[in-house]
Amino acid sequence: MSDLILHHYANSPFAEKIRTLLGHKNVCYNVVNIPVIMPKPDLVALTGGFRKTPVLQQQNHIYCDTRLMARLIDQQFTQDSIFPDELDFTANILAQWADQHLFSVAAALAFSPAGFTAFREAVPEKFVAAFVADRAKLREGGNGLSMDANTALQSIPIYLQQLEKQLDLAGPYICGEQISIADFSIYHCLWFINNNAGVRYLLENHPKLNQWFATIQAIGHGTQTPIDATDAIDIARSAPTEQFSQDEFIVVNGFTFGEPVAVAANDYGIDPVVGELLVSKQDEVVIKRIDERAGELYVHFPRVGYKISALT
Ligand SMILES: N[C@@H](CCC(=O)N[C@@H](CS)C(=O)NCC(=O)O)C(=O)O
Repeated sequence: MSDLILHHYANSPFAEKIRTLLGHKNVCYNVVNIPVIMPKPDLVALTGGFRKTPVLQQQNHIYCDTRLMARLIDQQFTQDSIFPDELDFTANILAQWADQHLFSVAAALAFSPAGFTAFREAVPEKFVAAFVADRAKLREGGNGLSMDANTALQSIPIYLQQLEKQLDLAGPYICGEQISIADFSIYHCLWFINNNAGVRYLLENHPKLNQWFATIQAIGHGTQTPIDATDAIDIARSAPTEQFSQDEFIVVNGFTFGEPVAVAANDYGIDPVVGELLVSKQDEVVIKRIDERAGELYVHFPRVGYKISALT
C-alpha cells in the first residue's frame, strides 16, 4: 500500500488521467471523494485555496496539477515509465496540447446544446444551476475554457481523424511502440466526450482510435481504498515537518529562498495560494503554509501554467 491519497470525484477527467496512470503502475492508494462544486473546505484546508480536481497528497506534501502529479508518480514507481527519454519533447508537448487545448474542446462540447441536454438529463435539476454558476466562477479572471461550442464542433473531427491516422500508421500508442504521458492526457479528454451521451457519437467510426481507447481504459485504476477527508487532514497534521536546503534553489524572476509569494493558475481556477517559497526547481515550486487543521504543509506546483507573484 502506498501513502498516496488522491482527492477526486468520479466524473473528473483530469482525475481519470491520474487514476489511469496509477492503474498503469499498479498502485494501491487512498482516495478521498471531494465535492464537484465549491465550497470544498476540507480540500482547501490542504491546498490553501487551489480548488481544482484532482489533488494528490503524500503525508504533508500536497501536489497541485496533474502535470506535476504524473511526474511524481512516474519517479516513485519507476517501472514502465511514461516519460521515455527519446520522447521527452514530443510526448510532453502533446500532453500539454491535450490538457489545455483538447480539454477545452471537450469542455465546450459538454456545454454544446446536445452535450448540455444529455448532462441535464443525467443529473438532478437543482444541481444544474449550481454547477453552471460554479463553472462560470471557475473561469472568472482567467483566460482558459473560453471556447464556444461551434469552434469545438468544427475542430474535433479534424483532431480525431489525425489521431486515427497516427495510430494506424505509427501505433499502437500515440507516440509509437511505447506508452507515454501523451496517451494519458489525450485519453482523459476523449473519456470526457465518451461519458456524455449527447456528444459521444463524435468518437464513432474511428476503429484504431476506439481500439486504443479500449486498451487504455482496460488499464483500470489500480487499487483504491476510500478514506474520509478528515482522516487525510489528520495524516497531514501528524506527518513530520521538514527542513529545506537552499543548495538546489534556483532564482527565477528574482524570487529568493523563504520569500513570501502567491502562486496561482493562469488559465482558470486562479485562486492564489500564499506561502513561503522553499523549493524552486526547473519546473516545480514548493511553498510552505500553515493551516489550523492540517498543520505545516508543503504545496507543490509546476511552473508551466502558474504565475508566481511577490506578496506586497
Ligand atoms: N491543469 C489542471 C486542470 C485540472 C482541472 O481543470 N480539473 C477540472 C476537473 S477535471 C476542475 O478542476 N474542475 C473544477 C472543479 O473540480 O472544481 C491539472 O492538470 O490538474
